[in-house]
Amino acid sequence: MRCDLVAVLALGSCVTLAAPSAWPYTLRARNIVDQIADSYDFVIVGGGLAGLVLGARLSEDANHTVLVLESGGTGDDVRDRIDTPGDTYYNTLTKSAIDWNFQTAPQPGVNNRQLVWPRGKVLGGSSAMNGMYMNRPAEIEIDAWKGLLDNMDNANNWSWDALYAAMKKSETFTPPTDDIAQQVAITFNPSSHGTNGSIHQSYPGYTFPQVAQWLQAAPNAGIATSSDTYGGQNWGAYIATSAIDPTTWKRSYSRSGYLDALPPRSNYDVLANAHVSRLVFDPSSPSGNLSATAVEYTRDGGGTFLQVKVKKEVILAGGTVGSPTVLMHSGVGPKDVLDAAGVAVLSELPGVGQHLQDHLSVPVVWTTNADTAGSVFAANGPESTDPKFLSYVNSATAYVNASRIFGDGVSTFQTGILQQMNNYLPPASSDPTVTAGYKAIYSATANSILTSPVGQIELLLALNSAGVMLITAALQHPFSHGRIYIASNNPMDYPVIDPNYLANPADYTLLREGLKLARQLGNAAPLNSALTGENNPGPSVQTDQEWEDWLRGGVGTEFHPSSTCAMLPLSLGGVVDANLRVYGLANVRVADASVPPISFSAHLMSSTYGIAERASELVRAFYNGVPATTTTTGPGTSPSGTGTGTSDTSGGTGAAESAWRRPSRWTILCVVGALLLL
Ligand SMILES: Cc1cc2nc3c(=O)[nH]c(=O)nc-3n(C[C@H](O)[C@H](O)[C@H](O)COP(=O)(O)OP(=O)(O)OC[C@H]3O[C@@H](n4cnc5c(N)ncnc54)[C@H](O)[C@@H]3O)c2cc1C
Ligand SMILES: *[C@@H]1O[C@H](CO)[C@@H](O)[C@H](O)[C@H]1NC(C)=O
Ligand SMILES: *[C@@H]1O[C@H](CO)[C@@H](O)[C@H](O)[C@H]1NC(C)=O
Ligand SMILES: *[C@@H]1O[C@H](CO)[C@@H](O)[C@H](O)[C@H]1NC(C)=O
Ligand SMILES: *[C@@H]1O[C@H](CO)[C@@H](O)[C@H](O)[C@H]1NC(C)=O
Ligand SMILES: CC(=O)N[C@H]1CO[C@H](CO)[C@@H](O)[C@@H]1O
Repeated sequence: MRCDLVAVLALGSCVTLAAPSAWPYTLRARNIVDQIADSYDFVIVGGGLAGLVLGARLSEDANHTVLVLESGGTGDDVRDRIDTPGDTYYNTLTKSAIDWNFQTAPQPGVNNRQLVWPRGKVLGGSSAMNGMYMNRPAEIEIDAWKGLLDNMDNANNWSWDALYAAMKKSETFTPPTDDIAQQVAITFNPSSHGTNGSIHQSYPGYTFPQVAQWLQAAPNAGIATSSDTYGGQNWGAYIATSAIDPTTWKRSYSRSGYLDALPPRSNYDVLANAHVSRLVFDPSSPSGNLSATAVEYTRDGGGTFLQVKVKKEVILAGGTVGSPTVLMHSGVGPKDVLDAAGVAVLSELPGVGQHLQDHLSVPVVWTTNADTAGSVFAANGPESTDPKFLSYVNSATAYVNASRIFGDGVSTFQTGILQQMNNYLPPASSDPTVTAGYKAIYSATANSILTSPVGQIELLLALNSAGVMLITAALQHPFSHGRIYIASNNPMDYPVIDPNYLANPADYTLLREGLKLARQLGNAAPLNSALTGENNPGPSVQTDQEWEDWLRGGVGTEFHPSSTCAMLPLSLGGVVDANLRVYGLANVRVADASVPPISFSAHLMSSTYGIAERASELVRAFYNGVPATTTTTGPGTSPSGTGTGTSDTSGGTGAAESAWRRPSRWTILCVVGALLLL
């Protein structure tokens, strides 16, 4: 009987699937495929945060075919851990199979340690495994970026207004629940947030008294609170939004928002487990304007290399590590690097992989008797399986400016930084354009950001470990810049990551003073009420020298590397122009966290969603000859893709939607199954 029921249901679904107008859609749920066509208009390299935004947006034009190639898997096998916000602490996916598990070259500035550098290797990229903080850069920082573009064509496309609109476009904001609002005086300005975007920004459904105390203690440590940090004035102490869907308490990330939420599109394929090894150029295209005709990739770790043809463009979205690495393996990059690695130079571009900037951080740790998320979870009571409790992620934040840090000493500090610029040129920046770019970024940071209200140090409250409370201090605008480069011609080898951490003593000074401030904030009332002592670095660390010695051994990445395919003029070692086009290539763009030429005083998700939305508008406008429509992809709520407000074909002809597709394995199974049953 039960068997019959299953058979009837199975047959029923086969019939549904076989209905001419419906079945291709059902079979193509989420657009994740096993087999791809020979060619596509757009091939997107990397299905991470930015790549899945580009895939969703470009495939809104039904007359364009779009392919995403992602090196990592789908993540379906660990979806529960991706989805559960608290698992970012209790069951972390860093060091798992979905982490690239990079590490840096030995860093002289931090006792020659090789620091771990996690990056997501999965659909969704790092947005599948990150800390979910959602906040924005400052208008002053975007202006500084634009200032470096030196009147390049279309530099205006990267104004604050344009990027702000694009960040909002990616977002659906939901205020805190009444329950949370009662416990923590979270303030916000709804008009600085988006309402129709694919990514949810909200607040966890569970909180702790220390989060409320953060906002009360900050003024007692001389840090003003702010009620609106999302509209361009991103400084002060506040409770940040998190990338969480408040209807399910799950992580909202680029896969849930921009892929799962989509209806099936016959013009859009996403292929996981497809590592891109290089771009293939038309040998007859003119040097100085090489045309990519195919993308080479491997699905078996480098055993076999396959190619997919490109009809219009390649868009690199491999992130700060992946995008410059693919360019260099393709023969596009600094000549000295490619020569040493044994890769033929097809298009010399000195800036590829250069201008690397990252946030460096380290926490001050106190013991506490108060409950923390870590202690509640460790107690293994009913909360430890409650979705609301498991939605708690850290989000109490403060961005502190240089005048709070140095008082009257700011201008002396600034003068010193500008005077010592030539002493700290990044390693191997022998190319004069790269050096000029370094100086331009450095000067812009020192002249227009350092003395502004923008935060130089970020302070974060962490409650995710049992028995302790942490306040992390993180350097936001490093004056030490590094680089990423390849060391072999094997595209499966990892590149060398050399962030050049703390080479410039200005960075030590900033971080050291930030740590003193972290200690001061932790000791401020009422946050200090439940603390039972500082255990790291502990009271024995007091003098500047003691702080420096300690932080050298303790600092780690805050996971925000950027700028390795910097948008800058060619004369400043730029990699892409203001249309995101790689110099010297006819049809290759980059759109991810590697593009902004300066480090932001913010976590990088929101700006990267904005860059990818903006990139999609530019590309669609270019090929359609008209500005992009306001079509939005509704927020996704479940893997089955029941997103609201989804609009698939608007503006398109819809013709490709009904195009016949190769029968998939499912179709064959259904047909065989149906025959057996009949
Ligand atoms: C542990 C961690 C915590 C973080 N916490 C936060 C946070 O709380 N808030 C925040 O805003 N930001 C955070 N970040 C940073 C944020 O996640 C990244 O800045 C953001 O995801 C960058 O987006 P992206 O598209 O440039 O790169 P990614 O999201 O990393 O995507 C790049 C994708 O390209 C793929 N790829 C790379 N090379 C190839 C290749 N050769 N072929 C095919 N595919 C390739 C990768 O596998 C990956 O899927 C964190 C990052 C990490 C790692
Ligand atoms: C958001 O969506 C609603 C309803 O779908 C629509 O009325 C509104 O104009 C949209 N707003 C924006 C900014 O796109
Ligand atoms: C720096 O921050 C302090 C404290 O929040 C504030 O009082 C001061 O006005 C800020 N300075 C600048 C230049 O914005
Ligand atoms: C480069 O090539 C593309 C097409 O191959 C062409 O459209 C473009 O005009 C060329 N650019 C230059 C500067 O020659
Ligand atoms: C493709 O579709 C867009 C609308 O989505 C339209 O503006 C454009 O003209 C079309 N392009 C071609 C070549 O048909
Ligand atoms: C898509 C988009 O906004 N493109 C703009 C880029 O900048 C040029 C020049 O300012 C505008 O004409 C485009 O509309």
